Amino acid sequence: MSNSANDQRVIIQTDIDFFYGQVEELENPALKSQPFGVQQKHIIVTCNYIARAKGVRKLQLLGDALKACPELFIVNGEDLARYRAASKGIFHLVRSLVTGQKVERLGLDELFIDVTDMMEAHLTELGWNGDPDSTTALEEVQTFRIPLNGQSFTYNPYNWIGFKIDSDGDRMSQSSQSQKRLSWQTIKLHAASHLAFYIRNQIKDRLGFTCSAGIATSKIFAKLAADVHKPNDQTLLCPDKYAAFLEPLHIRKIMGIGYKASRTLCKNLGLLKDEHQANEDDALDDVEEAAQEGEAWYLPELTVSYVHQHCTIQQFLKWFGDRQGPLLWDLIHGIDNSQVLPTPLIPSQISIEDSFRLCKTMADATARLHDLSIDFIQRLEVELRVKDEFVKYPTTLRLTTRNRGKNDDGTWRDSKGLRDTRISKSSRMPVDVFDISRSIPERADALVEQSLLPMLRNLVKEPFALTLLNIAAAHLSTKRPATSIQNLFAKGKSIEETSPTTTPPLQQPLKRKRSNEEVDYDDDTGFAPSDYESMVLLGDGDETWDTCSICGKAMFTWGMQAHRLYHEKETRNQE
Ligand code: TTP
Ligand code: MG
Repeated sequence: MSNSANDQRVIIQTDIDFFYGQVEELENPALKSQPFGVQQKHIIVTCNYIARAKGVRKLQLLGDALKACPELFIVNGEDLARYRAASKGIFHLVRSLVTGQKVERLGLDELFIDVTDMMEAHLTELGWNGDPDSTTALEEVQTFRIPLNGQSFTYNPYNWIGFKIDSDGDRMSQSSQSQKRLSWQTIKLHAASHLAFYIRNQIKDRLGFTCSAGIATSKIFAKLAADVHKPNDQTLLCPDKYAAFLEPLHIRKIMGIGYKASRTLCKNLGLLKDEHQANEDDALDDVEEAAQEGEAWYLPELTVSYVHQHCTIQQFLKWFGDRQGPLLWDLIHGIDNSQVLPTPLIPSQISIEDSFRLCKTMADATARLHDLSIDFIQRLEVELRVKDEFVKYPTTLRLTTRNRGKNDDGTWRDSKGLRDTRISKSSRMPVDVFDISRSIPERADALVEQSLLPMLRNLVKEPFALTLLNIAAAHLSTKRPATSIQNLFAKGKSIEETSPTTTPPLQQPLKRKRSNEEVDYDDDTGFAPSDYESMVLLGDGDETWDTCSICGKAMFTWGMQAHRLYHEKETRNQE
């Protein structure tokens, strides 16, 4: 039916079960025996499977979750640092198990692992001549060696592990069913299911997490497969079943078809519920709003087969444009040639953001920047600090805002055209951020006061209507910046005397998977080009400059406050 069905790749997708919940359980094993949920804001972002059995859902309002399960134990999940550290550990472990390091992180708890090379090397050892259509008869016991750590396991190539979905249905592995001949493609997928099992066992034995896994020949089908038997199990989805498997699924199940695309389809197909028609441009960026809304606006009938029956490629081109239209059309038809893009061990840029309905005042924005800065510095620590040292230092700091536009009568527009109004400012990263002798909240305070607030004032003037704040760190260097900004200005030096380098262009912020968390690694592929189109960036690496009203020195805005302090101190000394 599609390229995916003819694809010779083998991709394993892993998804940790109730990820934040397992991190909590590992710290507090007493949680294991009771229903519990992890709370952020007013939302249960995840819950264990005992709670799910009692009707609690992921991304449910706290009140609704307690209604479903009054005895639900609540754990606070606002501090993401431990989840990020666990996520990094899982990624590092899996990456150490597969050749070629073709492991891509998606969000905090999902990985795509391209094991094609490993599988083909193994098949070659078994005598495969490279012809995908050829068949063979093998012994029932074979050995798979993991090249990177020298371990091996034995398996039966006539059997798979976990579940297998093909034209014969969805079934668990069975006792050996020796056949005389088997296609090499089948052996490859069976062997991959054993490799997936090995990887899952390593994650469990070494780090304590259970996960689900999917095995298929493309990323979308591997991800769909991982979702079939959760938790703590795995599914091999065979190409002969792709078409039938896809047809009944709701289109939101397909990776790459997001909220906006689904809504556009609903609207154009006349499926949007009446009460949501009026708010058709509302952007539910915030996890809280999404949970409140419960995505109730889309109807269950928006399945892949419904779209197949009611849409043409011409309509997709009209609704989604020349670039996105064909991509979405392919996804709806199960065609996904997207590659597993290896995530580097150290990200090239780190960013963190918060989106909200409305922030109108500097006081509110300052409070939000404080919260975000704590998160930001924690994130830098998780990604870039090893023991007592940072191994890399981002040299550029960027602040991005998104603002609501104004109507002709001067009132703020109601969430429309949000993307049109993203603006950014960049400056040098203050070295104080890396001063681990100070607490994270202290460093966050300094970052806000000395850098972010001046940048924000430069970006927006009250009255404003912000809907997003994003803080990014980029341009990583192995050299620790020499001087703290306080010292720098205490000596009366301006930035241009000490840091004459111009910064290279910043990468665009990459699309986040979910609220407050970004896919922010070194690639520009996870982000649809159209998502960038309307961003207004004020020049790459642009620095904002101010002139000191006392001494007339020109300097970066972020240093102005420290510079004023220097003058104040100087005046006090003279008095
Ligand atoms: P998921 O993998 O979607 O959920 P999960 O791992 O908790 O549960 P499952 O067993 O179904 O895989 O997300 C991973 C973590 O990300 C989750 O534990 C909590 C967090 N998260 C958010 O912060 N916001 C979100 O919108 C979602 C869906 C998850
Ligand atoms: Mg998960």
